[in-house]
Order: sequence, then C-alpha cells, then structure tokens
Amino acid sequence: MDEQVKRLIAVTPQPRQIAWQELEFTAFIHFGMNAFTNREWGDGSEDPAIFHPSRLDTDQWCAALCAAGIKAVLLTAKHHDGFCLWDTKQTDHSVMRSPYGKDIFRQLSISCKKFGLKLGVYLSPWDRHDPRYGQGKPYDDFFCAQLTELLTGYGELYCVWFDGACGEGPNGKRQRYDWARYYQVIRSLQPGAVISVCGPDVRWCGNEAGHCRPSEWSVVAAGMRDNEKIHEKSQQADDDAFRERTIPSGEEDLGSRQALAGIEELIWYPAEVNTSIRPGWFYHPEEDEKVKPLEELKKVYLQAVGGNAVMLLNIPPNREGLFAVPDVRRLCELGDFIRGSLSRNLLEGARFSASAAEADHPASLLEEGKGYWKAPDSQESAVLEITAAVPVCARYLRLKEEITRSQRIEGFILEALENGEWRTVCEGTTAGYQRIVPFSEPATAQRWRLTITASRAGATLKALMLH
Ligand code: FUL
Repeated sequence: MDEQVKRLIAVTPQPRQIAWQELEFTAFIHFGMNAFTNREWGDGSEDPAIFHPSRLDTDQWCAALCAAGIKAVLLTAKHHDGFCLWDTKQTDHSVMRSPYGKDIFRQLSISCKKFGLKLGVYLSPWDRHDPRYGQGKPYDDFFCAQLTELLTGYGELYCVWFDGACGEGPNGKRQRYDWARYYQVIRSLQPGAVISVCGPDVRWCGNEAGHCRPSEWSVVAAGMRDNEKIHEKSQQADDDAFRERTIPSGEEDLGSRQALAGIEELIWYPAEVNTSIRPGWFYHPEEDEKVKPLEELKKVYLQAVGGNAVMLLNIPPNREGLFAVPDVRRLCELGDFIRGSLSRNLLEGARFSASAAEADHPASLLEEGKGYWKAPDSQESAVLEITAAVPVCARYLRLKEEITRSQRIEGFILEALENGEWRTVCEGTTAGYQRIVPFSEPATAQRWRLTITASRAGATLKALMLH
C-alpha cells in the first residue's frame, strides 16, 4: 500500500466524534438580550430589567425541534454581550437579575429529557460586559468557573461550542484565551462532549450560509485546528454578506490526496454546517417574513447531512420566549420531508454481492445492517451488485462508510438495469459518515450496481440504501 494512503487511513474518529456525527441534524438557539434590543451583537451595557419573555416555554421549542427530526440542541447560555441565561454565581449580569428571574438552561435541560433531545452549550469567550475580559488570568478563572457551573449542574452535555468571533477591533481589549485550560475543564467534567469550532473535535465549515464542500473530508491537516485562523475568518461574520457567502476560495479542497500530500500531521476533524432559519441569529420581528423557504432548507439538509457534515440549524425565540409561527411551520414541513422522502429504505430485503470482500466483511452483512462490507486493501475499486426484493422506484441513494476504518471512498457511480440496459443514475465523490445523492429523475429497477471507482485502500460500507 502506498505510504500516503497508509497514513490517511490510520486517522479515525474518537467515540465522542462518532456519537456527535450520528446526531446528524441539530439545533442552535440564540436567545438573550438581543431579542429585546433588536440587535445581533449587544455591547454589554444592556439593563437586565428589559429581559422579560412573558410566555417562555422550552417544551414548545423542543416539540418543534422534534417535529423537524432534530436530535440535539445548543443554547447560547452567554453571547458576546455577557448576559447569562443560567443561574450563575460568577456575575450579576444574568436572568436571575431580570424580571424573568428563572434559569433558562435548567428549563431547557428538563424539556430535553422529556423530549429525548441531547443538550449542549454555547458560551461566548468574547465577553463585552465583564470587566475581567482583557485581564488575562482573572478572565480565564471567571470563564472556567462559568464553564464548571454549566458542565456540572445540568446533566450530560453533548457539545461545548466556542465561537471565534471578537469585534474589539485594533484599539479594543485583548484577551489571550487559555484554550488548553478550557479544554481540560471540559474533558475532565464532560468527557463525552465534543468541543466545536474553536476546539479540537468539530470543524466549522467556514461560512454561515449553509454550504459545505462537494467533497467534505473528515481527515484534514492538523493546521485546520488553528483557533487564530478561525478567529480571523469569523471576524468577517459581523457583515451580512458573510452570512450569504460560500466556501472561502482556496479552501474548496481540504482533504484530497493532493491537498494532503506532504502534510505531516493529519487529524479527524469532521465538518459542521451552521446556519439560521432566518437572516439573523437572533429574533427580529421584521424577519418574520424572511424565514428560509422549505426548498432552501431541504437543499442545506441534503448537502450537509447528506454530505458528511452535521447540520446545526438556528431557530431564535421571539420576545415572548417562543418560536414564532412561521419558524414552527417550516420546521414541521422540513420534518415531513425527511420522514416522507428519506426514511423508508427501498432495499430492505435486497441481496448484495461484491466483486471482492474480506472474509469477515462480506457484502451480505449489508443486508442485515449488522456489520459492514469491506473490500481488500489491495483493491482501490470494487463493484457491488444489488437485487431488490421487488422492482423499486427510487429518488435518492444513501451511502455510509464504516468510519471507525477512516474515510476511504473517493468516487462512486450508481447504475440501474432498465429494460436490459445499465443506465447511470447518479455519481459522486466522497461518502464518509453519510452521503445522500438525489437523482436528477426517479429510476425504477430491481437490479442496481454501485461501482466504487476510487478509494484509499479497500472501501467500506455499512449502509447502502435507496429512498
Ligand atoms: C458568530 C457570532 O458572532 C454570531 O453572533 C453567532 O453567534 C454565530 C453562530 O457565530 O461568530
């Protein structure tokens, strides 16, 4: 085996990264002072007296998230303005000093249990309220104490999300974050939680418009984990145009053999696609008419969840503390699409055979969904023949690699036997945790053929489905 291929396939995920990836579709909730001031970034001088969501109901949030098929939720416990949504003992600047007076993170944690959702937390390192920000260690002490409260008082968390944004500008305060210390606190208190974006476990896809790369690799250069670079990129996030932007040019290809040639340290660093259901991250009444159309959200879902990334969709509660009607409606529509078009596997009961397989990993394991097929490492291409129980009419292909064996597939083609002739139905590049490919037109056949045209050593598949 080629030396580079050997190095590439030696890179595999941590169990916490697999658990996170399996969530597939997750939610962000941006809530706080900004909903009441109608801003996106507060400056920290907001008076807690104005925070009074009159009908806040975390069950309403969770019910709507479940209707969309979402599996986990991240709350902005503290955004850049420093206002805390939980009962913190580290500052007065919190919900406890507001007319609302209750711990919102606590309420959400109770609702999450009730609805079977995982819970995570966004804690902004940039803090425009606390006077310790910019003083070095005193701020790190404060930040770690806040983290400790959140990581010990609310049960198991699946994610801690660190934003790279800081808009202090050249004459502003400078705080050098002690990242290593923050990570240590998280690893010791919540070892199962991933640390995302400015963290070692989950990579920000690089934009807030919902785009990921056509070939999203989870094996990338260790340099992608550089918080300073992430910070630089998200500096531009204050600008509306940025939210519409796609992948930064020069960064379209992060993981091909060519892109990684000569890179010393390689890491498993899977992508997350974060975007908001509305133009802003926080609620603004004038955006009630601007909830993203269903077609756009379907596209983001298929590209992200079907493109080896996790989708993180933001839904901001309004000033009453509820998801607004248009947002709830859209979540239900999206859930209907996912349940209606992408849940039933038309290849249930189908027979699979492969041009080659390792003895322990025959193609027949794909039938049972209990193991995975694997081509021998000497073969960088392979063919799988599929005979469905009955002729099926399909619109989507779904592939899942066994990622504990790394990400290997570089190209594939699906054909259908129609009227005695093989016709190409769709093709693609990477698969990874999961690839979903919509067909340009529906195809009806009983016999199908998947050709892995290229892979890093022997390909693996733990699922091959048609919908
Ligand atoms: C950005 C922040 O500045 C936005 O306000 C929002 O929280 C988004 C998810 O990340 O960097």
